[in-house]
Amino acid sequence: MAAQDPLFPESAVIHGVTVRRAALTGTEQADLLGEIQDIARVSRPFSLMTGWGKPMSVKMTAAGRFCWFSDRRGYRYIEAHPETNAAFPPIPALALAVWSQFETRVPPDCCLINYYGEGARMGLHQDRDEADFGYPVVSISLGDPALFRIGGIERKDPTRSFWLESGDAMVLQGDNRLAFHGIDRIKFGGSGLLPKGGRLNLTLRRVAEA
Ligand code: MD6
Ligand code: FE
Repeated sequence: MAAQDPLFPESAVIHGVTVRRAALTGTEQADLLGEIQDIARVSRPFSLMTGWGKPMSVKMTAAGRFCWFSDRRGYRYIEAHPETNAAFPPIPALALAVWSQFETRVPPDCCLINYYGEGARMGLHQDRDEADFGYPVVSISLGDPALFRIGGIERKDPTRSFWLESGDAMVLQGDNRLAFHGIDRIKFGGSGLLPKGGRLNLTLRRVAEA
């Protein structure tokens, strides 16, 4: 999909964040969506509580060894589904291929799957529960466009926003690995990829020490 934002051609770096537009073709997006739907059938997306005790609007599940988890005890990675106690399914090959465009030293051991329905958003946060911040976090967007916000490594640092579209990949690495970021809102129904609308975001990361 063509980028509407003049700041972003096919591939660009802003605030040090690399965005690769259309990292997945339309066919690849549909194939990956099918794989995610299969994963979600066995590993049902669940709602988590924030640190403030409020439910998150985004539903989450995972592929790979680990899934991020949050409850009143705090944030951590878990290795079994909180409801079924089953291990998470393997990470889809198409997602692994996107990861290896950015990182070849190690494979990811976690692919978080976030589902955004109408009105869902994600508050400003850092991804800092992984063992080694020398490895990137690679994100893949599928479905409705999302307004992504990125700041600096302090919560109070100034932020900027730009739209992530279906098929775009984005990577937080180096100086930006610990940058605060979040999703302000999605354009619900703005993409035809998910039959009922909404957005999926996959984030690939290395949780355990390599
Ligand atoms: C999202 N993304 O796009 C939320 N985290 O729905 C993230 O939280 C994120 O895009 C780490 C690295 C890249 C990301
Ligand atoms: Fe994040």
